[in-house]
Amino acid sequence: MSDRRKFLKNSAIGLTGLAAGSVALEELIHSSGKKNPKKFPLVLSTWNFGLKANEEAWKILSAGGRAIDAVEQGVRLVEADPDERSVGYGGRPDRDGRVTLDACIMDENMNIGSVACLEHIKHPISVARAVMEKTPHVMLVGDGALQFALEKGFQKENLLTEASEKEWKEWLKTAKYQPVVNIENHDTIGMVAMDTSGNLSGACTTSGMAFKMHGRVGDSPIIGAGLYVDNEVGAVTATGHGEEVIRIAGCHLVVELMRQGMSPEKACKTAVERVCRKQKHRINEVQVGFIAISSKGEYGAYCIHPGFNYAVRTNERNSLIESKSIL
Ligand code: SD4
Repeated sequence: MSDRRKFLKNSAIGLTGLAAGSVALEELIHSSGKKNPKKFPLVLSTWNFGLKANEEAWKILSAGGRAIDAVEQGVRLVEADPDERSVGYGGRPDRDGRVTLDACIMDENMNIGSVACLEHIKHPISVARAVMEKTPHVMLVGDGALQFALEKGFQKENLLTEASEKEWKEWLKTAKYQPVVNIENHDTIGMVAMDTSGNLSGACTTSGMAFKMHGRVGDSPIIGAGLYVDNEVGAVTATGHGEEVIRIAGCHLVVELMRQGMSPEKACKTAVERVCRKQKHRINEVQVGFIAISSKGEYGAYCIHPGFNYAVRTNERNSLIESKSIL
């Protein structure tokens, strides 16, 4: 056979193989993430301020809007509230008296954006979204994040309220960094949602652990730790001691456990058990909680210590649920 004929024959085989491959790819795309339409839409948020955040997100979800818009608007409500003392405006400062914010966002197409140690901007979640949509990067930190936010028209503001400043000054008298489970560190808002198209998105925003070292970054802006979304599998977000969530790549782990067939609750529980096993010598000091939605519209949560709750908004109701705990 001439070289040319051999080439043509091989090319034909190659093309057939490619066509078969395309069919397989098509099937893969269309078989992934089978949804249960009865359960849409759905939104879950951490802690009791999740109730009002869910209602804000619901305005978008119930009108047929996208999950990514719903989670952004939902958590913005909490960021703007000075009485919520571990998120956005009014958040507790670091040990130097500076309010530094962490946030990230992820949509159904694996688009991600994140900011860490961002100062002076009330809505870090929207800066994270701008990083996602308007830059070739996925994460900006510190001064660079602030510079980007200002360039995009975000306003520079003082985020340290009188109440938070007073508390910080009180703390300076002993200056002991000793986070207490469910206290001082319990206000991160993480939100995951499914929209009427069955698409998933998530957002997470916080001022982090009160009186942390300046420059400390927790799990909340780290994709895979404080938040993870895979539209074929589920969406997960975390709260609690960020160092421990990062150590086990928490939310990514929960998504992978769901991919293997676990329910959202079982997957959250298994991840929390891993923290407990690795940190058994200091488990009294450590709180971690996960909330999760599967692509089928099931949901669940789990934490280490009792006291963590989360808000669930369905077509029927918006309710606060006490998470099951290991201890
Ligand atoms: C952090 N995970 O910065 C956050 C704090 C938190 O509930 O979630 N508190 O480590």
